[in-house]
Amino acid sequence: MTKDAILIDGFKHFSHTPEQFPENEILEKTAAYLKFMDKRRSIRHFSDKLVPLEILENIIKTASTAPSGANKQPWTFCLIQSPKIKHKIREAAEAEEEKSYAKRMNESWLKDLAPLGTNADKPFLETAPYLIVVFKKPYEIDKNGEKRQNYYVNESVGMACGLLIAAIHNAGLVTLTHTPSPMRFLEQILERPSNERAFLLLPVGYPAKEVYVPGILRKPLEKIYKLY
Ligand code: IYR
Repeated sequence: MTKDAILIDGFKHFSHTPEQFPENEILEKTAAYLKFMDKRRSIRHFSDKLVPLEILENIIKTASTAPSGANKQPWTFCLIQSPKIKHKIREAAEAEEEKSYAKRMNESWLKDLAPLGTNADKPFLETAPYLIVVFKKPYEIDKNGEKRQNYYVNESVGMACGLLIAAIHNAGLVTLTHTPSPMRFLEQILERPSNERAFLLLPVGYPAKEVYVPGILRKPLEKIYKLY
């Protein structure tokens, strides 16, 4: 055991020094990070320019630093570059979306989506050089074939997706959280094991030469914040 480790309930714990900064620096850093993150927009128009695989792998590793219930890391990030698989996913997603836009979504939902300019056509599922399909794992299957439940799975995978989106933005790449519903077709096309459920589908790449985004705003602090 190294000098810096202690035993807590029989488990090794290591001395750890969280990074700290002088307060004036924190103020600058948080303001700069806010400014940077506030530039992020969901982008629907992608360039087909290739992005080195290592960049995507760094981004996925960053997402996987998220906290998770009992550190189970109950996620799998499938990275799709195969045009054949992207095509299959597009066909299946558009088939579901056509049904959703035509009859599954009610009038008020369609009204809420109208300013976003979305519809059932999803060309970005083929244009973008990569699709990331995030799967959640409600349980693991152990060596004996027994189910072992995971904890706070939606919270954990949600946090990992947040970090994923931040890491994509940090790379100067763009994405869009696409949620075709239902998403079972992703489990089938990607032949995922029985303990994985599709959670989110994100096309990733460089933006197209010209990109338009809807004129929508973030809520001001007063609307999202309350100090007690
Ligand atoms: N899943 C559909 C519809 C959709 C739903 C919401 I909530 C959005 O913010 C955007 C779209 C689609 O991806 O088109």
